[in-house]
Amino acid sequence: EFKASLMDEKAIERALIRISHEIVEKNKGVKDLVLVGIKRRGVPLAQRIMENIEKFEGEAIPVTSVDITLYRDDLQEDYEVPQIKDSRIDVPIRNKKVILVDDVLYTGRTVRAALDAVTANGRPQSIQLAVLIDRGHRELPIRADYVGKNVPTSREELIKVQLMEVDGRNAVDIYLR
Ligand code: 3GP
Ligand code: 5GP
Ligand code: MG
Repeated sequence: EFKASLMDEKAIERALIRISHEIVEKNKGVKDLVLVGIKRRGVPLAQRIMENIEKFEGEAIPVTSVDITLYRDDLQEDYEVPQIKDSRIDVPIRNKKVILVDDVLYTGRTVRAALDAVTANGRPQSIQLAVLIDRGHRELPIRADYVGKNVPTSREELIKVQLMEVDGRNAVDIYLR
């Protein structure tokens, strides 16, 4: 059930432009940066951040992805655990400054699995996290370094992120499950 619109196309674009500037500022340039999008919608977001940074700095940075999917726990029914689907990352990670990118940060379990996927490919200099929406309800000590919009939610609510590359439109809406 639709409740409200949180971001339109322009608001998403502005948030990603701000995050792109913040990434360059915090890292004092683009040296050693690698963007890693968490599938599915983290990937086009990482791509857009890369394109912004390339515009501002005149230098391209590598973009790659990790696939973290939910698996039903065999021992505990109704318990879904995010797991690494394929832990190969096709750009060098060793000594790089990795920026993980995802659409929604919720319990933090997907990011935790993504941290494992990244570190399985070599020891990075550092790992930072960028998300379009932080909806709260963390169950692990994980936080984002770059946030498009903080949205306090109840557990019954659902954030619907739509991106042109996946959904044919750009919008963030909030629903009641
Ligand atoms: P995404 O992978 O493209 O970001 O988690 C799989 C998909 O289900 C996600 O797409 C996400 O958009 C959608 N989704 C919607 N609500 C939830 C939720 O509460 N938990 C999880 N894990 N995924 C959700
Ligand atoms: P977490 O593992 O932090 O609980 O959830 C993060 C992942 O689950 C993100 O990759 C995101 O796609 C998905 N997710 C969790 N809650 C929501 C939500 O309300 N809306 C959307 N679109 N995705 C969610
Ligand atoms: Mg996601």
